[in-house]
Amino acid sequence: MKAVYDKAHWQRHPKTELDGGQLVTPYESPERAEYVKSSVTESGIAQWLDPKDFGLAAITRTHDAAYIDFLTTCWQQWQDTGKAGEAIPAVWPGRRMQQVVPTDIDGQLGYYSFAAESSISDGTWEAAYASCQVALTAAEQVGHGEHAFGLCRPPGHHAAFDYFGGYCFINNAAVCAQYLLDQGDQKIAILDVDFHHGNGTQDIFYRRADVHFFSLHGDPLLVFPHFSGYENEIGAGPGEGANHNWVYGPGTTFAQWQVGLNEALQLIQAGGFDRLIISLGVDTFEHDPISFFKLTTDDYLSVGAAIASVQLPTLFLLEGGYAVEAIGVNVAKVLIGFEQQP
Ligand code: SP5
Ligand code: ZN
Repeated sequence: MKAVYDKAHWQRHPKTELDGGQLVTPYESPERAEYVKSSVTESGIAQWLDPKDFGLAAITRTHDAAYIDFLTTCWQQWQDTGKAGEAIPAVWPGRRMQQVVPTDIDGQLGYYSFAAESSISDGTWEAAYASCQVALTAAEQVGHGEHAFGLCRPPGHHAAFDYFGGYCFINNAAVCAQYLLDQGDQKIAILDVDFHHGNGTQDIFYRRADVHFFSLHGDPLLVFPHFSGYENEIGAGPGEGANHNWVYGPGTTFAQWQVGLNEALQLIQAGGFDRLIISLGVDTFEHDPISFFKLTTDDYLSVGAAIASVQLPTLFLLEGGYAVEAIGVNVAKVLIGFEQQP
């Protein structure tokens, strides 16, 4: 399959992540992308393409233009105030407070975020933009009927219409779904197999019938993003019935998780979709440092084979996965399992 990478991901290099009341080295590190690049290359299944530039317009089809403006200016605004550390939100509009966009950068950070672990620093916007262009370059291939893998970093599935969080700034999967619709597709399926609920993708398409969202993830009562991902979230208005969540608890094995995977794939198979987008997180891995599922490296071959069975042009986009040395192999296994399926 075609695969796309951009070394511009290195520009996302924050030094801090707020975790457990301390500023730790971020889990979402540049090394992640390099492990994936070398494992996928070694597997021999990828033909690497250089990223193209689809411009900002492809992004503002899906995201609030004022939010994108904020991302482009945030770091400069933060520096102009002379603060010592990286930009971290610390105040949000609580229930019954006004949804206004403050002029002060601390207020803007809260308005345009839902979590505080994703410090913004020098190059964050540039890397997020490049990550989305990697995704779009892969999506263009899928629009031509190929399968493709976008090695996206930073990831995207927690980024909503107008807020960032969960290491995500631009929702790569959502931007690609809109791009494919704009190219003439009628109906797209997004299947999110990251350990965490894809709250941003759900948010963007919640009231729409042209993009259906399927997500398997850790129980939000127990894990991030906590306030989204419950099974009673089924979509609304024209999108009612087009949103599907499967929730699993600590210790979930592939045998258990696969039940939801197969339910999702059956719905996708029967749903008349033009194309399939996979939000490919491998933080479901048994040794992931921030997650509690128990998938093994060999299980990822079965994940890929199961996805291939629906026989749709498929776009894989990298999301999470923090067991740094293993994520390359685990991602490669998914792609190999997919390609081996006749
Ligand atoms: C794309 C993606 O996978 N984002 C995940 C964001 C998770 N953010 C909150 C992480 C909280 C980590 N707490 C770790 C405790 C283990 N020491
Ligand atoms: Zn995740």
